[in-house]
Amino acid sequence: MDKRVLLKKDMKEKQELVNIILDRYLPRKDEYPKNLHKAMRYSVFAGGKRLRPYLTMLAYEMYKEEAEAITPVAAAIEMIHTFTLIHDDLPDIDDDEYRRGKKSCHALFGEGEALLAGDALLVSAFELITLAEIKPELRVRFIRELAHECGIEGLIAGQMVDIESEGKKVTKKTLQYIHENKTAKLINLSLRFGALAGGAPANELAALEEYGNYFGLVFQIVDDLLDIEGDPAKLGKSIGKDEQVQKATFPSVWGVEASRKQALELTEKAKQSISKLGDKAILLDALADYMLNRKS
Ligand code: GRG
Repeated sequence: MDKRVLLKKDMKEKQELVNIILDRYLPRKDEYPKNLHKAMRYSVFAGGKRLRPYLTMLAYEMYKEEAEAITPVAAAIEMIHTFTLIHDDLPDIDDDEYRRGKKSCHALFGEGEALLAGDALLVSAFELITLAEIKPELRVRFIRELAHECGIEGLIAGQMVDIESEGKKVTKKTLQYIHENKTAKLINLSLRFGALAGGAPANELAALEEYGNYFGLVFQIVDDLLDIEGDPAKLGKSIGKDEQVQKATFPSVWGVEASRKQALELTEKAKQSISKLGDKAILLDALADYMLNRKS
């Protein structure tokens, strides 16, 4: 089967698997306090590519037969990702009315409710990791690494510099810092958790991390480009916002053409990083191309 066809089929299967775990774990809509649970479920099931959980499951299956055991960890990462989207959309941060093709959480449920739904997803994600049937020492390690990468040396730091950079001319170094921390770290960690739980040998883990770093950067560059030239219907949100608020983006610092070129070059580097892993990395190779050319 063509590797692109194989990739789409595998992504769909694993999306379904992670959705089952999310559905099983998240509180029911009619449980008290209903609005909190409705808002959590609304944002998690509003759509989304499930890229991060896919990376976790894919990396795990490179070393183990079935992705079942790692699915709670994958689902936890998706909960954290959804939490970041909810908070990112809040009026005090990006003030976005639409997300994943639907009203954003605060636009539908109110600001306080969205804030709490996001917080609940964040803390519940850590709890979910403790329930994964993986080695106990890995559970502790994942919780520690996730807390670290989300925090003051990761997502929060990246988001902080992102906010502070609005309306300012930033250096390439600052832009790199924002992209790496705000986006690439969680993507890379998703892949790393799957590989660690699968038992990847050190040299292969290093190769996968190199791939993850390049892939994460490309993902954000493409995200920036889609905000300029994407189709709002496919993206599920409006475009042009970055320019409107003068966000520090790849195209604003490097220009559109240079950004496209960088995305292409970094994709090649990502693919090169895993070229020694042979057939088991075939889907990761296809995924790099797929994400470079994505329209949503
Ligand atoms: C983690 C404690 C903690 C705080 C987070 C709000 C915040 C602080 C960070 C925001 C990070 C953010 C929203 C980065 C953007 C990353 C990005 C490119 C999101 C879009 O991801 P997709 O395209 O979305 O995978 P879907 O909807 O497909 O899941």
